Amino acid sequence: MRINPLFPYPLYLVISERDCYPQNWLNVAEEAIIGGVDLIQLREKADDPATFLDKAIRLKKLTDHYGIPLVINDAVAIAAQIEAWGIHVGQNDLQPLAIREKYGDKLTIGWSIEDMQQLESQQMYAVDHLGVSPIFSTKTKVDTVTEWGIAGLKQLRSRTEKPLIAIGRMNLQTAEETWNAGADSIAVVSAICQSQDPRAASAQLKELLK
Ligand code: TZP
Ligand code: MG
Repeated sequence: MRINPLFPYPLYLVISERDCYPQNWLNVAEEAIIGGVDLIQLREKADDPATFLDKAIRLKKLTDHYGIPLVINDAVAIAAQIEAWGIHVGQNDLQPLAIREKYGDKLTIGWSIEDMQQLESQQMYAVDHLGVSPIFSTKTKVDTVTEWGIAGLKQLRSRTEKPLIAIGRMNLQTAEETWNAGADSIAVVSAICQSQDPRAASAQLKELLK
C-alpha cells in the first residue's frame, strides 16, 4: 500500500449519528475500525454543544482503545477539550490561521478546498492536509460548489505537496481510480455508514487502496 508519511491514514471515515441511521453510529464506528478504517472524523451538524461533546467523548474512548486518530469537524473548542488529534474546517468556518494561533500544534488542521484559487490563500501556511471537496457530487452533502473530478484531483496533486483527502461519493466503484489519481486518503460517509455490514464495507474499500 502506498502510504504518505505525512498522512498515513488511507481509509478515512466521516461519521454522524444521522448518516448511520437506523444503525447505531458508535457500533458502526467500531465495526469500521475493525474492518480497516484508519482515522475517524466526527461530523455532527445538528447537535447542540452538550450533545456533540458527549458524542465526542464517547468516540474518543473508542478511537483511543483502537489506537487511531480522531478528528472533530468545525467544533474547535471541543476538539481541544477532548484532546482530539485534529480539527477539520471548511471555507465558511473558523479559518486555519486563527486555529493555529490559538491552539499551536495541539491540533492538526484539515481544510476543505473547493477551487484551485484557495491553494494560493495565506491560510495554507496553517494547513496540514487538504480535503478535496467534493470529488464527485453526493446526496450526503448537497451544498457543495463544484466537482473536482479525477482531472481536478490530478491537477491539485501536481500543484501541492500537502496530503490530499478525497471526499464525495467514494465507494467501491470510485475509490480505486481516485486513489490511483494521487489521493493520500479516501474519505467515506455513506458507503460505510449505510452499509448493512460496515466492517466488510471498510475491508473491501481498504483492499482497493494499494
Ligand atoms: N464533504 C464533501 S462531500 C461530503 C462531505 C462531508 C460527504 C461525502 O459523503 P458520501 O456519502 O461519502 O458521498
Ligand atoms: Mg464545516
